[in-house]
Amino acid sequence: MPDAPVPNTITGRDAFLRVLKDEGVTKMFGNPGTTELPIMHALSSAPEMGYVLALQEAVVIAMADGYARASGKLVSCNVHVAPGLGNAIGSIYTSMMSGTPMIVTAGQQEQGHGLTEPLLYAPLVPIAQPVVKWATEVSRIEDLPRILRRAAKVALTAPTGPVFISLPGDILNNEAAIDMGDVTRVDTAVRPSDAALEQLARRLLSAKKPVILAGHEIATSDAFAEAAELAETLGAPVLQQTVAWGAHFPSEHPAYLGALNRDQKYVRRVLSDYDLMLCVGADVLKMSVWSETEPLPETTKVAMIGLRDWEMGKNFPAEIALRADVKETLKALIPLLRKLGGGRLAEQAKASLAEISARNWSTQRAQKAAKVATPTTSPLPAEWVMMRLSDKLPKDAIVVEEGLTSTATLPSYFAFRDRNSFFGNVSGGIGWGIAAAVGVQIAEPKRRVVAVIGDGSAMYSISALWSAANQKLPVIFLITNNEGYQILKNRLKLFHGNDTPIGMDFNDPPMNIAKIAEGFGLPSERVDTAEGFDAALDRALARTDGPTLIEAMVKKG
Ligand SMILES: Cc1ncc(C[n+]2csc(CCOP(=O)(O)OP(=O)(O)O)c2C)c(N)n1
Ligand SMILES: [Mg+2]
Repeated sequence: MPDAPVPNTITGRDAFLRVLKDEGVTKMFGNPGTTELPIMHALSSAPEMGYVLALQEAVVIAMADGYARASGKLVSCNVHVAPGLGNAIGSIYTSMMSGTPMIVTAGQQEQGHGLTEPLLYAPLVPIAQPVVKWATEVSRIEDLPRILRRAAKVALTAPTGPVFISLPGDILNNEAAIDMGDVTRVDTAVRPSDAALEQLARRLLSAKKPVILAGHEIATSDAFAEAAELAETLGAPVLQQTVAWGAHFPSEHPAYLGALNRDQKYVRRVLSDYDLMLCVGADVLKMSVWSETEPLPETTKVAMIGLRDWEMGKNFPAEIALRADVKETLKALIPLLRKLGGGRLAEQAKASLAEISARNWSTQRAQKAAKVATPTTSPLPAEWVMMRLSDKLPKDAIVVEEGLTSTATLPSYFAFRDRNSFFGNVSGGIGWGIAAAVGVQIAEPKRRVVAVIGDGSAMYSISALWSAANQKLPVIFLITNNEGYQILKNRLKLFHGNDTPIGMDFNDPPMNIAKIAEGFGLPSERVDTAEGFDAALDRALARTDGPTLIEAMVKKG
């Protein structure tokens, strides 16, 4: 490395930050080690990058994931060589599933030094490869901008997702006159051909009883209004896809029936009412545990619109599959349906909507709520906590959910009102929620973020509470404590008839999560009565300059 900078040259570390900034990155999440010190050094003169420190790498990625999903922006994460990348992999897997646009980088040993197998060394690209869209290592400083530009383009082009770059120390510290390149964005807001649209419209009109499966691309393409208009035009009921990644459809819309679950027999029963399922930006019946029953009845045919052609015909053949942007397609499809369907369609749709209203989400909510009494004993029934929380939150609140059994009823009470009103666990890999809520609140500073997290799930990323306090974010963490892995206990009983679980209880010694949170600097309280919950929630809502934690003791079940 030269002693003094040569004119018109730039160090790898400065070029790294400059190109990221030019690509629209305004937040970097990280956990540093020695190999990241060049970047940390450069960050000292780039405070606008807003570096957010997380205390473990799985937490770094999940926090960035929440930020990118809520802001829609490209995010950058920096982790520490092989052990740090290893810690991060479970979270990167989740980001891959949610298609989060993310550039993950790790510092790597200087080229050549790795050959001597120093502490912390392992080749990084093969570790990252299975869970990212593209992984590479920079081997010449001149290539750094080209690689970063390509990484940003790949991450942001649908199907969007994480990419990985290994940054050897010599690349970051070297200095050279290099071409910084420029931004490329691929426009994927495309609509199908006129012929394909007409084919879909005619197929929908010829269906006896179509149903709409609402998926995540309704949120990512900002098509809440268009999806609602489609349901009104067709008079078709709407079901949310089996994995509630996020808010996919306005819950209070008259056509909304609620979400499908991941019970194959139940889904098959529900869908057997319909002869055509139009999947709008949805995963097609993604399930969790094996069943001998196929969730799609043979009599229900499939049509799909979305940008992820991998999902089309993946498990179930699609009669019509249109690789296109949901919003743009619906904007063209709706007037076509009206034109082809005419007055008859309008009349049918009106009658059908009236019929659906008698059993839609809002009707079901009112019926369920009428049966939930205010508890007078402890611990609290989780359903009451979910209902009460939903009733007391401001209308524009955002819920981040990872509560397993205790949040099973939450989607029946909390209304999705816009595409950012709800963020859920996409992959099933728990430990995402507490961290993601921090990122969501950074992206949405004016809205109240409430994270509803199971006691077991909370423990995987508990240190994210410190980051929330450090960033002075007004997140309310509601931890539902049922003293164990209830879902696993339930399944042990169901699948094996075993009622004596081993390794699924946390009652010896019992955990006090409020006290743990206090140690991270959060005002925290444990509640086990209805009045206690109400009062704690009121206090938490009143706090605006930092996070609060409520530990609600809930019934096992
Ligand atoms: C990374 C990861 N590790 C382990 C699991 C297995 N697992 C699924 S649910 C669960 C228990 C969750 O407990 P908690 O959050 O307390 O919810 P509860 O089941 O009590 O409602 C575990 C350990 C997982 N899904 N992901
Ligand atoms: Mg639990």
